[in-house]
Amino acid sequence: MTNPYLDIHPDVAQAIAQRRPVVALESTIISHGMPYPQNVATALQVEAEVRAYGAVPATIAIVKGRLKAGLTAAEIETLGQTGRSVVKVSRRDIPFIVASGSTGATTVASTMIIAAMAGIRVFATGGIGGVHRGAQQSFDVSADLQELAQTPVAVVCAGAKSILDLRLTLEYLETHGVPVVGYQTPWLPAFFTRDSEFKVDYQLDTAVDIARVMHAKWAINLHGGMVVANPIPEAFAMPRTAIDGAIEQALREAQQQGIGGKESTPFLLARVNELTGGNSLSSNIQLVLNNARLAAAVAGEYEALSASKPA
Ligand code: PSU
Ligand code: MN
Repeated sequence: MTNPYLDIHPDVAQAIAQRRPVVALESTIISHGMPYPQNVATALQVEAEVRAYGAVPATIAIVKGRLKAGLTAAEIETLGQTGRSVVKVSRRDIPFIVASGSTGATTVASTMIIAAMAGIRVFATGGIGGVHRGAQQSFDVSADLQELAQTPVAVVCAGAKSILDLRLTLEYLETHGVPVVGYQTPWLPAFFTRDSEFKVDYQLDTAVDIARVMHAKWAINLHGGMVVANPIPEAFAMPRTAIDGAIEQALREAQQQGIGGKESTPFLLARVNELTGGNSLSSNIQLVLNNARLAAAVAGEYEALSASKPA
């Protein structure tokens, strides 16, 4: 029984029917996370990387009011070209964009919702949203965290950018029962850097170990997802000092300009990109590719496990 608002791309539908691995990919990273035209090139390259590692990619967005699990190259091009003027769609926004027949880019939260609806359990992205610095005053906590608490999708990411308060983000996830796994690391990666001062809850060293935990979690009927934090490859990691200055400045500007609500994260991402120049962009691209590879491997192991031990 599929949802009347959902369109599953034929390649994705076939893979799901044949129980082959599928990896969901988000679209806000295309429209709001990177500049054009690198965003489009990256989105297509990430899809190719997922295929090269044995899974089928399903880039997710809302196109003309339809929830899409799997986009065409032309749809990806349009989202990338329109950039930050595409509506950024989180859980709250979905019914409005659907009802008005509009197009929107999905965040981690709304990508998880559509992925789960399509039967996809693994999702690769760059960084998740989290608890913002100063959240004690602003109450700015990404809806991504609540989604992780309730929707059964494993999100492979490079941790979270330190535009966020990583300590509070971990506390929030703990409260809501969302496990944070470090792939081959005991440390929470901080996007551009391989580690932070915070530990993950569990270190797992192979894709099959990660798939086993996913299978156990969902077979036991524990709802919600998990975070699989995969450090940026050493060769592309950036010195912490190069990033920290840009982040401090972006945060100051956001405060001076009174930026809040859904504008906050895109503003900070764009300013950090501008202030750090092309360096951070190539690191950003490489970490997403790295996450796509791990996600494809995890999806493959998860399907193999599900075939032998149906949940
Ligand atoms: N962090 C990044 N790149 C991104 C995002 C976050 O390094 O592109 C995007 C993701 O789509 C994420 C969203 O789900 O920002 C979070 O927005 P908010 O904080 O408004 O929930
Ligand atoms: Mn927010």
